[in-house]
Amino acid sequence: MTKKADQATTSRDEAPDVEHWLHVYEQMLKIREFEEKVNELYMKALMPGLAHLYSGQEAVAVGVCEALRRDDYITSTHRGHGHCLAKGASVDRMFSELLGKEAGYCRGKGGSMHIADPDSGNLGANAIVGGSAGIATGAALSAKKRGSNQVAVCFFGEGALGQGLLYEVMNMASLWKLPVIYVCENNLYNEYTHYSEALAGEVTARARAFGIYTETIDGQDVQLVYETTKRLVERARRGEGPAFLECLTYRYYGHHVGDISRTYYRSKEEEQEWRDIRDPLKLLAEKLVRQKLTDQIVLDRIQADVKTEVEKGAQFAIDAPFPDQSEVDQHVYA
Ligand SMILES: Cc1ncc(C[n+]2csc(CCOP(=O)(O)OP(=O)(O)O)c2C)c(N)n1
Repeated sequence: MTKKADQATTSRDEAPDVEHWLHVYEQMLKIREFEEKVNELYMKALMPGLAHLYSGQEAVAVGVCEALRRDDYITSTHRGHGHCLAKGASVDRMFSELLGKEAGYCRGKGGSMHIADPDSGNLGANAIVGGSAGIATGAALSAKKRGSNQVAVCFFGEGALGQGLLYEVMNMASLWKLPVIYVCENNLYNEYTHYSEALAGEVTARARAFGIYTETIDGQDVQLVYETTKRLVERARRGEGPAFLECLTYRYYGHHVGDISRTYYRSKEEEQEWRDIRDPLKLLAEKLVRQKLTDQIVLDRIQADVKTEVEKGAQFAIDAPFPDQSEVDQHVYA
């Protein structure tokens, strides 16, 4: 059974557990504020290199990771800050990694695209498009062999559908009924090209060719992402094998922080429309207020707390020391 992109489902309107959804809101806000700060650090030339911002896609990372146990695995992408934070990374160590400081997750030697945090089950971001599919599938194979009942989630953009590795591992995952969920974040663009110019056929048909169960959902609806992932995770834990989840979403900023002028590949009106009517934070906040489960005062307090946490985390990283020059060739595997 598959739901097509043009028939994307929406979440049930049932009364949720308000504490849970406020936590979900806070997690999404943390990612949003973190990314705003990253952009600011880049603009002030405080951050070496580039970063690919996740703003706009928060509901996918948070909805998925909230449905996982801490010891479940994720693998991430070049656009990975949201996945890392949603799985449990701390803001101060994330900023430290981005600024090349010793307190960072990779002692400042990985930067934005290589953050890994085994303590929270994060097996790593990956600068190679599609590159983490083998790692996630291998982790799922390991979990199955060990009988640990863990699942692995592989996050990737629709651009990774051009990578052969994904098809090799989906074949194995299906044959061996591995507990892996392939989460395709379809944000419409592969760098500066609309995906329809690079991708033949239907996205989910590629996974169905291997007999993998697929769904396509609205990736801006965090409740729907959470509920759907929960079902797919339970299915995987029961030994029913892999799933492929396409989440329809959008990145607000450019491909990376330096991609300022985007009108040659997408319009300002399109960007504004997603921000105005499809913003995952607004959608959740409005729904909770509409259902009288919370009010603006509570939401404002959460925002103030998150802003403080992000400010403090960034300052911690700015003040933190760089690794000693003597270890320049240590902890680097290439
Ligand atoms: C194997 C490989 N080919 C090309 C690139 C250059 N590259 C970096 S991101 C990107 C587009 C990725 O698009 P998508 O997977 O949809 O992710 P998004 O950037 O939209 O999150 C490309 C082609 C790369 N990093 N790795």
